[in-house]
Amino acid sequence: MYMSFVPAARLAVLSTRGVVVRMQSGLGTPGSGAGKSGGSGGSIRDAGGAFGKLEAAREEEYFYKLQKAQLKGLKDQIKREIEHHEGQMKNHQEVLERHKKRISELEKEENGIANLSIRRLQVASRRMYELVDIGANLGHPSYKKDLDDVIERSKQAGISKLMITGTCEKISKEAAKMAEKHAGYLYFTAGVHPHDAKDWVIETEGIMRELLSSPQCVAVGECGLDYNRNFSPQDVQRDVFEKQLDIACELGRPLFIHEREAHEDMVRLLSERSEKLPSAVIHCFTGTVEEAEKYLSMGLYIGLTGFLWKDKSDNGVQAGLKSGKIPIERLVLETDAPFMYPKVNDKKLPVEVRESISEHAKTMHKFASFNRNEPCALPAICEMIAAFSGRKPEDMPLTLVEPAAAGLRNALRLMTEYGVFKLGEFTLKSGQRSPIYIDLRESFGHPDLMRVMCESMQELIEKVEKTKPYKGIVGVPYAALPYASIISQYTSQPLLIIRKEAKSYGTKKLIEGSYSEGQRVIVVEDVVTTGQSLKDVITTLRKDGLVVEDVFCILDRDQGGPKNLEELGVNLHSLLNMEKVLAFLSAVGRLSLDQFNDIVNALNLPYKELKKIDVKWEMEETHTNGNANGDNKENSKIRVRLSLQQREKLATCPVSKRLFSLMHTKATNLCLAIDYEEGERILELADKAGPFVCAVKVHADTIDEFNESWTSKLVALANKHDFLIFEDRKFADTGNTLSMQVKRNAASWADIVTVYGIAGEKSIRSAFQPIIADPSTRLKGILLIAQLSCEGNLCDTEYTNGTRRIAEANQDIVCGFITQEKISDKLGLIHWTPGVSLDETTDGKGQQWRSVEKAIMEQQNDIVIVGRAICNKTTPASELRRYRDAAWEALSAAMPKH
Ligand code: BMP
Repeated sequence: MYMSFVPAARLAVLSTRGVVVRMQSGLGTPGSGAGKSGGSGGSIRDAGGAFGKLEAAREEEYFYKLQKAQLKGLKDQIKREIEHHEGQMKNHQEVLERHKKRISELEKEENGIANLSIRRLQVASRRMYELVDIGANLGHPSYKKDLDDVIERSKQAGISKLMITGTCEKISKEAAKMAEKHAGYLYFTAGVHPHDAKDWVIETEGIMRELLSSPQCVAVGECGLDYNRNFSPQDVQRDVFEKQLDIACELGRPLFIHEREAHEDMVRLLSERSEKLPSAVIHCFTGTVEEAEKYLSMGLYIGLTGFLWKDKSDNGVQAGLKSGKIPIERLVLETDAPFMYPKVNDKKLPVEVRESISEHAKTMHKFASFNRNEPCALPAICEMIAAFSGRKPEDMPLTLVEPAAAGLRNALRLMTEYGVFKLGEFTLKSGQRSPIYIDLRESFGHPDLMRVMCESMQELIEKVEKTKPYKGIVGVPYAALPYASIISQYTSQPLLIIRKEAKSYGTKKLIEGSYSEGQRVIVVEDVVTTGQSLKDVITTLRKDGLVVEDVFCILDRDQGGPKNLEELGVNLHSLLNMEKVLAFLSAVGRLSLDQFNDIVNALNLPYKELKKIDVKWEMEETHTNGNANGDNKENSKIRVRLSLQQREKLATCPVSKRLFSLMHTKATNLCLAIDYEEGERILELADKAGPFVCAVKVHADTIDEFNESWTSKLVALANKHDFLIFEDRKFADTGNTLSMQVKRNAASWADIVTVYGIAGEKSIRSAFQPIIADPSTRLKGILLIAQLSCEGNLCDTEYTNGTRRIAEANQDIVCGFITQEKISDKLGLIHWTPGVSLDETTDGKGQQWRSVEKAIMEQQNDIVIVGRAICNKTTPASELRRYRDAAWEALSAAMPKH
């Protein structure tokens, strides 16, 4: 290797080994000296004579000296190079070692992440909550490195929205950026904390106002008074707090308040503004019961954090919750992360509180610590508060939207929807006649149903597991294998499969999977009838030394299964039994009493009475039309919906509330699209149509006499007949332009306008929210165009879903959708559908029409928009009645009768 560093001339010398050769280099070779004295070339040795010999010897000696010196030089150089390379080798060795070490660290990390993501999967699939964390300091430096993970975990904990606390100008601005990046999930407050009050300068107010104009800014704060630490002088704190109070009152924005040892001043300052005070929360409340009561009497909310665990005073938060003086109905939840870690496993906490924390909450809580609390600890806080209050977590109405208890009801609802329960004449495997057939295999095609069933099953298993730990889940072939596989993933338990017949080759085993004698396993089955086939399975497992005491099934058909298994010392735990299924089917109007009796007799079920269950009205159920009356129209599916009054309560957009009410009062879900060019003609028909419609839709830009006098006539008709004016302008521009267009073109006379979702949430919200909130404008809601009726339109699924998300996140301004089919489960949103005609299917210009029945029953829309099918007929009045009746009949058929 080192040879390559030796110059070519030196190589030549080395290779001669004493033999004199002529060299071309300038190293002073004998030849070169001769050249000077000998004139025309030739060697000195060639010259002959004594002097010549002496000279030659000297020359030779000189040459050898020279050569020796040269060799020494080379040797030294090579030595240096050896030293250099040895040094390098040492370095490389060290680097190599370092790299090896790092690789093994990375591998460990990688495994950790793999485990974590499996854990995440399980946690995500076990999601129980939809909580809102109203205060987390995500701008805190401790989140700098892994903010995305923190957010991801909070989602998995079941936090559906999270408010980042802004405590000063800088942090509020940072919070705004974060909220923008995670629009629809993160929101923020803008304010100046009492600690930072001393930094308030003249420009601060302008900056606060600008931040507050962001659609993601949800409150003024954190602002208030802190006489405990007094980091800012008290008079400055009061001054700065009052400034922020006044902004909140002026803009009608909620307040996120901090108060420590300043109760009296706080009450005074808030009371002075009681007339205009917007909704407000005393965040991270740590005061006394009396103070809480005072705030509650002023209409304020109390924000509770994990601090609760350490408050042991006689009249503190724990005491207030226990006595009910701080009622959970007036609470909002927050983590105040990274602070206020909830030590829910603290030994000094009452045992009933500690034991009430669910596995889900505990798992998520593990990611938080005293060093750094995280939003994912919110379920634990929620459950701790519930336990202190002696209530259930699902009783907390302000933050808990969907309790876990809904899981089973959801399973039943989906099973009904997907045709798992079949009514008719069937013969079971046993030869028995049955008027009901429960085909659980239908579930395999519906991942949502599979998930709900497996999650509920897992909960059931966890309860039993607490007293009897087990290792291994045995799936019974074939139908139970998918459930067993999913549950084995959820529970991180090994999967065992029991074969129907032993293999004739290889291991010839009946049980696949690894296990050892004495190991306790659980068995998962789909449906249990008499339990006979399970008995065989249990015998096989026991023969191989496995311990089997518990079997879990999706459905127990109430035909003696539990009793038969008991004889083997095995408990049957079922998610559902036939009695529950029949009660549910009856409650949602799918099963008549006669059918119930028929089933009970045919299957010899051990009960005679139909159990009454209360199916919560917030749930949308499905039933098969006619079954309740004894008709058997298996295929004409109608989905039971909530009544319009119930939905009115759920709606937040002002125009939706009004619309639900007028639809109910006038018994109509027909919107008439009057697409005439002559303004007068439109007014004439609108007057005729008034009693039949809930809305009249126009395209202002197609009307020839469109002016203020025309719009005021239309408004008069709308007031006379109580219908909405719908300007189908289909706005699509960016925020600022949109705002100008709406103000000029529709806000003063239309109740509702159409908007494409294309410009995105920020543009839409910033343009419409202030207009809709302005009491002086008529416009009180927007319809987002999610799907179009015309052939070849470009509204693809991605666009539709994006639009749906905007609507769902902005229900205060969005009434619903222009769509072809139901796209959102939010019951406050209204689905309006154009492209409806009872007589024709197309206009030859791209429009596609379908029937009223299809639009309402099958595609689950709420309102039909009909244009030419009415307006272009010679007798529009009779058509109006025809369409109104068809549409109302279809909608009413799907609504509860009571
Ligand atoms: P007609 O029933 O005459 O086809 O009228 C339908 C009305 O609904 C028209 O005013 C049209 O602009 C509007 N519309 C539609 O037809 N399809 C859509 O997807 C969206 C609409 O706004």
